Amino acid sequence: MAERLTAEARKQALGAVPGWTEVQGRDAIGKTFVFKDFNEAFGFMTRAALVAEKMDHHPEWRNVYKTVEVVLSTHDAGGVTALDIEFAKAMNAIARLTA
Ligand code: HBI
Repeated sequence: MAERLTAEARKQALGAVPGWTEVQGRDAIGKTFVFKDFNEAFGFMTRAALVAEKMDHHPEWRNVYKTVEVVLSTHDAGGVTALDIEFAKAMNAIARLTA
């Protein structure tokens, strides 16, 4: 089971995932992606969903038209783990290919 990152390690790891920040009041990281339109946004979600299934690690997300708000945390560990950082990296890569 993935271990919760210390505050220091979490801050360090955030350096590797542009646009992701700590979520206020929660041990979680978040990012809001804005795409050209709904089609691009949903395409991003579709591809991210396939990664989530492969990782067995799932996002908390909200989509309104061309915007996708994502929050990542490892429920089993009660906070941010390396899995969340890995998933954030994957989402950034998908978004670069999508937008
Ligand atoms: N996704 N974000 C997140 N956190 C979890 O703890 C988690 C998950 N997806 C699946 C899952 N846990 C379980 O299937 C097992 O890994 C426990």
